[in-house]
Amino acid sequence: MAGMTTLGEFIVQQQHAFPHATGELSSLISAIRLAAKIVNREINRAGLSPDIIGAAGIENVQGEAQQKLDVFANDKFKAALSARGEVCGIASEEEDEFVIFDDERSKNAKYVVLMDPLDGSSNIDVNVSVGTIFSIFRRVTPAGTPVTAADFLQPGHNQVAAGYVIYGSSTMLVYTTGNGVNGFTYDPTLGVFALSHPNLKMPETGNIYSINEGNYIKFPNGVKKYIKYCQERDDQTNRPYTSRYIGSLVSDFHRNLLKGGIYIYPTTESAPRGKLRLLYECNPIAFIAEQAGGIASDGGRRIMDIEPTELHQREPFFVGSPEMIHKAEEFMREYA
Ligand code: AHM
Ligand code: MG
Repeated sequence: MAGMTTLGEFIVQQQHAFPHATGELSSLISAIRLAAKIVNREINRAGLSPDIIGAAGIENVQGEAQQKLDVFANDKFKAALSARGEVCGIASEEEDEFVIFDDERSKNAKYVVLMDPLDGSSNIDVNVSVGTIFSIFRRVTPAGTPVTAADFLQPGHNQVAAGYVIYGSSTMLVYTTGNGVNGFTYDPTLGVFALSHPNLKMPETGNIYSINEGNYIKFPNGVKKYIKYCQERDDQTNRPYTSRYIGSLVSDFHRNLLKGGIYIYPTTESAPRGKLRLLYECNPIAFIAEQAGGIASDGGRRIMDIEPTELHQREPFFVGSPEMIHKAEEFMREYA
């Protein structure tokens, strides 16, 4: 169709732009695209399907109740990634340990994928947007040997690619390979993702702040003061800001990426390391944010410079428009 670039075409164009590219990363992203379509189909009809809606009756390694769709999405992404032979292992928010792919082709593959197959899954039963988040690294141990923890415990600045799928009022796939951020909207009548948001840039500043204010009493002082700053009147900086919190990181981040804003999931008294997982949530969103001109930190340190020590490690997370993050970090320093 004239004027339409599909994700498939875009991937091929990108591959041609890099003469040394072998096509493995392209194939890997195609696998993610396929799994996203399958998960999208199930989410779309979730209300009709008792097999899909509700709790699975099991808990993940972090003691959180898994939803049926968490399990479904995890299985679909795992299957799509192992089928292509471009990935030697995965780590997932829904798996206790990393998973080794050891068939002949996969064993020699150079990439590992870390993912949150269905983020914000408690929103499904009430028809609110959810997402898939993924992060891709080159393995550090030699090809041909089984992957090890070291292949997964890499700092975010080593990411080769990262992205998310948002199953929202429309479904979109947004990703980066370190060369800007591009967004593709799914056309369900054609079954394709079409380039709709080329070269996404996050506004320098915005007027949206996103944080679970119900936890206010448990927040560190710097965060409390920053929230008050957001609520004060100041015409020059367009305050008071507006508060928007979906409780689905992908959706909250996506909105702030397009409109400008700040998302914070800080430490709380009950969650002293915050809630979000460094490897499956913070790092990939941080890579996209930075590639779009935004910032991601833990309130002081750059997220992508944190050396992970555990697969399911959590970190406080501040992500958004650069001016707003700088301001929030100022409060964190001042009221530490
Ligand atoms: P999940 O991976 O178990 O779905 O949890 C992550 C989600 C994020 O999408 C969201 O931003 C956050 O948890 C909301 O948490 P809370 O309900 O504590 O505000
Ligand atoms: Mg999650």
